[in-house]
Amino acid sequence: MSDISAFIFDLDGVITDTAEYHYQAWKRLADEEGLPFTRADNEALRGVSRRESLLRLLKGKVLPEAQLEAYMARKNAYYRAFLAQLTPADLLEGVAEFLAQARARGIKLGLGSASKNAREVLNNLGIADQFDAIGDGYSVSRTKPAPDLFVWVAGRLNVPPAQCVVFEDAEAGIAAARECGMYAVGIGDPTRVGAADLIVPSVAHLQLDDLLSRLALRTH
Ligand code: B16
Ligand code: MG
Repeated sequence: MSDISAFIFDLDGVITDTAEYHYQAWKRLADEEGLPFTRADNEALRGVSRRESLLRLLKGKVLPEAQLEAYMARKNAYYRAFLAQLTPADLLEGVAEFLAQARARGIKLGLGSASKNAREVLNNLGIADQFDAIGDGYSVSRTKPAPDLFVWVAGRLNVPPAQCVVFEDAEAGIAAARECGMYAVGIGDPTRVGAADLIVPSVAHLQLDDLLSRLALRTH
């Protein structure tokens, strides 16, 4: 028997693909301000907070705080216009089934996202009520790769970190999970999630029974 009692999911890149919307929103701001920004640049922002994303986009250009705040507000307004179109059809393949199977086994479910829009995304996807705890961009101040967000979610779930599995698509998220002793499942490109304990292309490739058997056999 596995001692695992909670699953903690990242949002963008694991449950749904909002990366394209983040790209479109940053790209519009960048174009309006004459800043270079490519899709490759955007890929490097997966799991990175809004403020840190802006600082990377500015590539060392120093601006007053009020200007940074104004840019972040504009990007977020562009992004939120896309979120209004989000529906349950935007759940990534296999996610609804995997969440339901885990819940049926009595596994607690948590969300650990860097996004301040996470609750709205979950509401629009129609799955907010599946989660026993929601950690988002407001929950802690130190962002991934600091382990704080996942530790915060585990605390809300009342489960020790060693009994949690994290599902993540970003390098910083895998590092955060491993830092606090959680089992890390990397979703997607191995060049990003190569440090995970297990790597799969998407949630649709996960079999709950196989995963729990594998976890039962692991040595801490
Ligand atoms: P917001 P995740 C992350 O989501 C995104 O991958 C990243 O691109 C974004 O900058 C960050 O959320 C903050 O989002 O601007 O909505 O607060 O992967 O941590 O679920
Ligand atoms: Mg992510």
